[in-house]
Amino acid sequence: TKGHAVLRPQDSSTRERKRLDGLWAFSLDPEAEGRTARWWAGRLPHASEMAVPASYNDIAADAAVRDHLGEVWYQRTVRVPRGWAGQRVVLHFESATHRATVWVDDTEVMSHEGGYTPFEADITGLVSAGEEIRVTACVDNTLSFQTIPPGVVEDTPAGPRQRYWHDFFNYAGLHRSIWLSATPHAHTDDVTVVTGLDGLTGTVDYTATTVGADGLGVRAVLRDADGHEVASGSGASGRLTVADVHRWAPGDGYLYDLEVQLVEHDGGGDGDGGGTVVDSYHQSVGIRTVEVRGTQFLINSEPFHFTGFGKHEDIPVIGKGHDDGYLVHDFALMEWIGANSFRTSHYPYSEDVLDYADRHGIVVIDETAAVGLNMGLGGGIFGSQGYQTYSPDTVNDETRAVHAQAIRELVARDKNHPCVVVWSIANEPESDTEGAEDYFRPLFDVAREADPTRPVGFVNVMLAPHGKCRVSQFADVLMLNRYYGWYVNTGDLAAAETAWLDELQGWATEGKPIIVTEYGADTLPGLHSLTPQPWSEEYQVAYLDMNHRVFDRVDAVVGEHVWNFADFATTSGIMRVDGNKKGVFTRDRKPKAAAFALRRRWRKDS
Ligand code: GCB
Repeated sequence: TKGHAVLRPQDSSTRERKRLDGLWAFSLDPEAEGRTARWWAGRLPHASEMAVPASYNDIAADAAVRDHLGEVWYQRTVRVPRGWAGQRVVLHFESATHRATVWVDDTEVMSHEGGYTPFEADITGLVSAGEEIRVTACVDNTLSFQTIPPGVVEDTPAGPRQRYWHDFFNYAGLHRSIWLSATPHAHTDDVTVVTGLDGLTGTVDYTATTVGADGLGVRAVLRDADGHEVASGSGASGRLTVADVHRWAPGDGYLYDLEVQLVEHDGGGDGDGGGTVVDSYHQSVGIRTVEVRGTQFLINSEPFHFTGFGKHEDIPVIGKGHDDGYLVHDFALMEWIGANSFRTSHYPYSEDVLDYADRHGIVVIDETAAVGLNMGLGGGIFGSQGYQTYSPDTVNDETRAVHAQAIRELVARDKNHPCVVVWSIANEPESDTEGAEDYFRPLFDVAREADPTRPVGFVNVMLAPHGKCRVSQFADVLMLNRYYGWYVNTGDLAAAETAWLDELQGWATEGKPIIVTEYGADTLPGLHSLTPQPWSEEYQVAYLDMNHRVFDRVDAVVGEHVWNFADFATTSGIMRVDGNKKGVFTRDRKPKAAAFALRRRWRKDS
C-alpha cells in the first residue's frame, strides 16, 4: 500500500493546514473509461457537484448513483497558500472508501487500499506557493474476496452485481476531510506513547521518529490541561514522569499535551534549553492503564463494566460522511442513556470520533473493517451463501495480507488514543473450522506486534458457539454477538433465557472476560403490543431485560453493548424494512421505549 499515513495534519507553531472539504466536481464512470481517457488530465466530463465529506450514494436523487458499482471521480482546484514557500507540502486523505488513486495536476501521487484509514503523499515537488493545483481522486467501491471487507462481483443476465455479506449498505466516496498541509522538511513523522501508573505517579514513554532531522535534537514537553509544563525530556525516546497525575478514566477524559519538538541545538543538555524549534508536533495523552486479569477487565487497575452500543457511521442523506453535529448529538445521547463505551462496528471510525471519546472519557473497542468473512451468513440470514469462506479462490492468503495491513494501519492511526482499550480484528468471521484457525492465528500476532499494550480479540458469531469456536483461544477477551430471542427462540423469551444462560456459562469456564458485543431486536417505532410480540417496542424492552437477567448471573460478563445505537441503512433484503431496525434510537435519533429502559439500568442517578 502506497502512501499510508500516520500523523494527522495539524496547526502548530511550525505546521499549517488547509481543509479541502466542500463541493467537488463529481463524475460516475459506469463504462470504466476514465483511466484510459485520462480524466485527471483536465476537467472531469459530465461532472455534477458532490459534497465532501459524504457518501455519494444518497446525495443525488438517482438510482444510478446510489447503486453505482466501480469507479467515480472527484476533482477540485486548490490554491497553495502563498506563505508555504520552502515548506514540505502534503496532500492527506482521512479516508476514501474503499480505494483510491490520486493525481495532482497530471501526476499520479498515490493510491490506497482500504476504505477507513488515512493516506497521504508528499507533493512538494509538484506545487508552488501561491499557485493553484488540480486534485483528482478516482474512488472505487468494488469489493472482492481480496478486499477488507470482502465481497464478490457476480455476472448476471442483468449485468455485473456486487454481493457482500455484511449487514450495512456499501456506502462509498470521500467520507472524511481532505487536507493540504505544510510541515518543515525536517519533521517528526510518527509518535508513540505508552502510559503507566504507579500510585500517584504517571509515566509517559514516548518514541518519536523523524525525517531529515540529522543534527537536530528531539525535545519532549508534557503540559497539563491548563498548559503548565509538568515534565520534559530530550532524545527520540524516553520516559516522562508526572507526579500527582490526573489519570484518564472512564467518565473523566483528562488529557495532557505532549509537544514533540525538533530543535536546532539542545541548549544545555537538560532538555529545556532554548534551541530554535524547527518542528513542533502536538500529541494529546491520556495517562491510564488497561489490563486483563482473569475474568476481569481493568482500567487503571479497577474493574470496568462496559455499557453502550455497537454503532455505525450512518446518517440520513450523507451516509457514512462524517458530521460534527451528529458526532456531538450521538455522544450527548450516549451520555443521556448512561453508555460509557461503544464499539466502532464494523470499521475504523473518523478520527474526530476517537478524539471526542478521548476528551469525554468514553471507552472504545476499535474494530477493523474485516466483516462478512462468513459464508454462513448474509444480511441477517443464516444459511450457505454458495461459497466456501476460506479457500484458494475466496478468502485466501492474499486476503490475509490485506487484512494484516488493515490491522497495522488501524493500530498505527489509533495507538495513542487513551479511549481505545481493545483491538477487534474482525466481526463474526467463520471461526469454527481449521481454515479459520489457520487464517486468524498469524493475524493475532500482527496485532500484538503492532501494539503489545492492549488486549486483542475478535467478535464471535452464534454459528460458532462455546465448544465449537477455534479462534477464541487466541483472544485476550471474549466478544460475543448473540440473538437468543430474536434469530433463535424468536418470540419465546423463556426458552431464549435458558439457552443463552447455558451457553454463557460455558464461555465463562474459559477464564477470560466476556463482553457481549451484540444483543438486540428489530423494533418498529410506534408498534405496540400487550403480549411479547417481536418488532414491538415492548418486545425490545422485554428482550433486553431478559438478556440483562442472564448477564447478571455470570460474573465473567464485563460488558453489554446493545445492537444497535440507531437504526441504519442496509442492502435490500426480505429481513430488512428500510434498513436494520435494531436501533435503540431511530435513524434520526428519536428514542424508542428501550432507550428509557436502558437509561434506568445504566444510569445510577436516573
Ligand atoms: C450481527 C452483525 C451485525 C448485524 C446484526 C443483525 O451479528 O454483526 O452487523 O447488523 O447481526 O442485526 O443481524
